[in-house]
Amino acid sequence: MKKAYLIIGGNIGDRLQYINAASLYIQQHCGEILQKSSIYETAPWGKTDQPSFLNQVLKIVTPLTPIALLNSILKIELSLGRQRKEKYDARTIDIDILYFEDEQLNTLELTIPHPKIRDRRFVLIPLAEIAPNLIDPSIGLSITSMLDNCIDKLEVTVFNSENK
Ligand code: PH2
Ligand code: MG
Ligand code: MG
Repeated sequence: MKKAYLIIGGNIGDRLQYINAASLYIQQHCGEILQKSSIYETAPWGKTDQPSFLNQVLKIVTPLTPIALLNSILKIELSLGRQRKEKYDARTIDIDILYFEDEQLNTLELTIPHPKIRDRRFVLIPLAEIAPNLIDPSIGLSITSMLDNCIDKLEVTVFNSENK
C-alpha cells in the first residue's frame, strides 16, 4: 500500500457536489482517504477569465501503481462529465496526483511530483493544512517553505471547513 496526495477541483456547475462525488469515487476506486483538507474557493490560475474554483487536497492510501492510479482517476473524471478542449479550460472536475510516496516519475502521461506545486497557492495552502512538513522529493523543500517562497498571490479562502 502506498500513500499519495491528490488535488481535486472544478469550476463549472454545482462545484461542491462534484467535489463530494469525486471524493466518493476516489474512495471506491483508488483507495482509502486518510485525510482531507478544508475545501477552498480559489481564484483561477493560468487562465484568469473564468469562474473561481473549489479545490481540496486528499491524502489516500492505495494498492495501485502510479499509472493505474492515473487511469482510475481519468475514468472518474470522465464519469463526472470532464471534457478536454483547451489547456486550463473550465471543468466539472480535475483530479491531479501531487505526490506518490517519494517517487519521481517523468513520462509523457504522468509527472510526479506534480511539476507546478510550488507555483500554485491553490495547491500549497490546502496541502500545508494537512501536510506542512512533507518534503517535496524533487526539490527537498517542505510544503511550508514552498508556500513561504511562493510568488503566486491569487486569492485562496476557506469555503467549507466542516466538509471533511
Ligand atoms: N487547475 C488548473 C488551472 N488553474 N486554478 C484554480 N484555482 N484551481 C485549479 O484547480 C486549477 C486552476 C489546471 O488543472
Ligand atoms: Mg490540474
Ligand atoms: Mg489534471
